[in-house]
Amino acid sequence: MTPIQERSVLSALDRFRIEIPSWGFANTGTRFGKFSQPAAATNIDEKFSDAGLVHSLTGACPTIALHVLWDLPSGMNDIHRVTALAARNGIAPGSTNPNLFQDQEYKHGSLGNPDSSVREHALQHILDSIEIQHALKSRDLSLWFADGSNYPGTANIRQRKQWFEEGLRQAHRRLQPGDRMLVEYKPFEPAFYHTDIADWGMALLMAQAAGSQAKVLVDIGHHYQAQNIEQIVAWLLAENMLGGFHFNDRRYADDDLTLGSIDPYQVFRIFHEIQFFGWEAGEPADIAYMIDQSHNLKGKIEAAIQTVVTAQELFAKAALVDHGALAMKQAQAALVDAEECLREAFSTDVRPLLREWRRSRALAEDPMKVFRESGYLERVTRERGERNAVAVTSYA
Ligand code: RM4
Ligand code: MN
Ligand code: MN
Repeated sequence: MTPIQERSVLSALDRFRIEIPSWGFANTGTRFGKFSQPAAATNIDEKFSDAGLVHSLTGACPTIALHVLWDLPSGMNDIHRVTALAARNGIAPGSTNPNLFQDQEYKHGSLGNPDSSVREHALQHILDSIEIQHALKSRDLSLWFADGSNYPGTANIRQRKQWFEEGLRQAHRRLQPGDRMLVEYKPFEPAFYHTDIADWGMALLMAQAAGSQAKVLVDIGHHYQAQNIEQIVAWLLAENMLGGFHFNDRRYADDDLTLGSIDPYQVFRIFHEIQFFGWEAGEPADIAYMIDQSHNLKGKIEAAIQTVVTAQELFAKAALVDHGALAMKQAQAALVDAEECLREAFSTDVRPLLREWRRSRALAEDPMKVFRESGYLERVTRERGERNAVAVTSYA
């Protein structure tokens, strides 16, 4: 590794931030059942405590994503509590996630529901969430809709598209300068015939219809198997429409597995497109990196640490790519040499440098080891065990 490469890795690590979701610490499961963990967070205080711990160990997670109904069930009345928790745990509220899929009235959709009173109810929840977003000083309103239909002919696809455009436009009007609205897409599940915002093209059109502060959110698990996700990322960057990510990995569908556990090269390629773009633009792209995983078998905090460390490693590897050399090889159509620019970076072991970076930033050299030796897990297992034995939790 040359000194230039070393510097570029260290500065990449300095600017890399990844947001942890509050729901990543709570008990979750599959539609077949849940294996509850005695140490899982049972309330917002415990979620903040776990997230604060992961940040103190990794130095890369200063914000926590909040799900409005799960984390602020009393809405604006919960602001004071959440703000105090943020201060106490040394982390800030991150993206604000309205919940437009859980309530009974959403059986046939939220903003796309044929019943206008349900559409209004959904819009009202988004507007309430924007008020919460402002009170929490959160930059991003992150929208995912479960809307869709299960059988051909049962939904007016074009009409619903229009309802979505109208709803998003109205919500967008409530944003303040500097806020962003992120529109997430997903091809199927829970809807199995059509989903209203099914892919990046639809999300892009929706974001454009909503207004200038709306961007697209890419969740890795929300693609068909053969899709080239890094190309989608490159196109959204080129259009200045990439707002953020929900990172996870998968083998089959939206599996919500640990980032990089199945295909680390894909994550590397995504990070590469982002850093290559930043190199050309002369400044790093302003993107919200977030985790959206559901660890129903692994320990929640360990899984979070493993994810953050993996993300840092892959981001660091992408910072090793020599962009000038790559651009030249591409221009010459030197295929093998161009490809080797990526392979060389990907196969470099960046862990020693990462340890050095942690040492120099007064962070735990080995976050997992320090966590395991801290006694935190044993303590929360004792404290939360009883509550978790009876707790009924929602899917996330
Ligand atoms: C969805 C999607 C959303 C998340 C919900 C719980 O599949 O990934 O981002 O909020 O799950
Ligand atoms: Mn997601
Ligand atoms: Mn998902």
